[in-house]
Amino acid sequence: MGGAVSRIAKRFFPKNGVRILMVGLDASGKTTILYKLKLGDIVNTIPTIGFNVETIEYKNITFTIWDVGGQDKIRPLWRHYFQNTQGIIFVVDSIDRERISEARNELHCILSESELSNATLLVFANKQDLPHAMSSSEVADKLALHLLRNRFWYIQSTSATTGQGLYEGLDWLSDNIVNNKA
Ligand code: G3D
Ligand code: MG
Repeated sequence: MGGAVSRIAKRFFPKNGVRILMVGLDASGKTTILYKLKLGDIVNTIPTIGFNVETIEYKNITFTIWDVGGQDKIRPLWRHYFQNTQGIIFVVDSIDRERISEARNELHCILSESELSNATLLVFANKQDLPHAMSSSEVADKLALHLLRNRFWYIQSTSATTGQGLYEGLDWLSDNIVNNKA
């Protein structure tokens, strides 16, 4: 198991670790994705009240995962996790039309962080197995991805429950991460 993820790990092996931040609104599918990738045990920590962070260390990759949305007070705490982040995976629930504009705002807010200015962006348009899911191009449009400047980005249709698309997305990420420490 681990195809694309192993490949990312090998590329940065041995000394240069890579940090990947996975964020999205709650219930978009982040935890399900982590389990589907079978990378190992998920460590769940709550560094401060209400801020729930999951991490996985896989070979030399650190995945850090949390929910964004409606958390303005704790936002300054996020920065602690931004240093050396080379890849951002933003997960979207493609059936949640009600909250897609909230997702867009959160995404653009994260991308405005100076520590993340060089990070490559992969968007997972998740829950594609469900009827009436927005297509990846509709999600891209609603997230205003085409307005991004100076950013490598890609959107991948996924289903965390079936695993569809997860490795394709990670493949793209491994090919497009800019290794700042190289
Ligand atoms: P989060 O970690 O981003 O908050 P979760 O999201 O991984 O906890 O997923 C939230 C719910 O969505 C879960 O359902 C999970 O099974 C479901 N889910 C995640 N990804 C997919 C997907 O691709 N397709 C479908 N059909 N469901 C998905 P429950 O019922 O456990 O709350
Ligand atoms: Mg979760």
